Amino acid sequence: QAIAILDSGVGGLTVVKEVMRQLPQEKIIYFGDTARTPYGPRPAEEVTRFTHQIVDYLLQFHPKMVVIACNTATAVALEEIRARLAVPVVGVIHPGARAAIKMTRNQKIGVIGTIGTIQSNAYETALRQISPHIEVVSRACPLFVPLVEKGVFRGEQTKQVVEESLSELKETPMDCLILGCTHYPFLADTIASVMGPHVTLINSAEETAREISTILYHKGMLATSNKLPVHQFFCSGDPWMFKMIAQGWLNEQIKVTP
Ligand code: DGN
Repeated sequence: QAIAILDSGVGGLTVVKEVMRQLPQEKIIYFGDTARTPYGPRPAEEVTRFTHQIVDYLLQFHPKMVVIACNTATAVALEEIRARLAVPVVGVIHPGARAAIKMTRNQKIGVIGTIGTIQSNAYETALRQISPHIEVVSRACPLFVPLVEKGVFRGEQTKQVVEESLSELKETPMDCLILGCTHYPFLADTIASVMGPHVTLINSAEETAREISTILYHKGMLATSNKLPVHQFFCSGDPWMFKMIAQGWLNEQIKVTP
């Protein structure tokens, strides 16, 4: 049985990469909704509807777990999906919040994400649930996801967009910045160079993979086969672009089903 992972596009591949690293025996079935990306500016009801549709599609494979590797979808739909499914459902916001709390020394944390994620206040809620006195400052960066979906991770245009988007945040004291969108690790080099060396970037993928591992372990559901799994990738848009980005990020050849 596989782990089903979904996102609005290529962003969830940042979680896929960590799952492959931490749990190499696990088979992954991935769905990237590249035809309808970005989810960030869409109303919450629409993102929730899309998420239910993708989950329904993935259920035909009888996954042992569903991972919503999209902050925007986690923020608005996690609880509904969790209530509906019999298998464990993991989101990316709590793991990201936990990773930041572990890392911060001055209790000042920045969050960047899509408009949907930032407007939902899901990170503030998650961070304050764990540590009530934490100071949180957040900004939506709606121009980042379209760059990533086009595969433009570096260069002058990217640098300029990142600099402009983060200019205010850069002046705010913080020692950690949560990459509150699974697409943003693709831009991590540029974001790090703009924020400077005193700010640690938090990528929730690592902590999410750890949570997946813990849940599967406790439920006795870890894969036992010694054979390396063959993963399956689906996307709703241009499979060529998805494949190029995915292979570059995962450093391996994959097959994409449109
Ligand atoms: N990768 C999604 C997220 O983490 O919020 C976002 C994407 C989007 O479609 N804007």
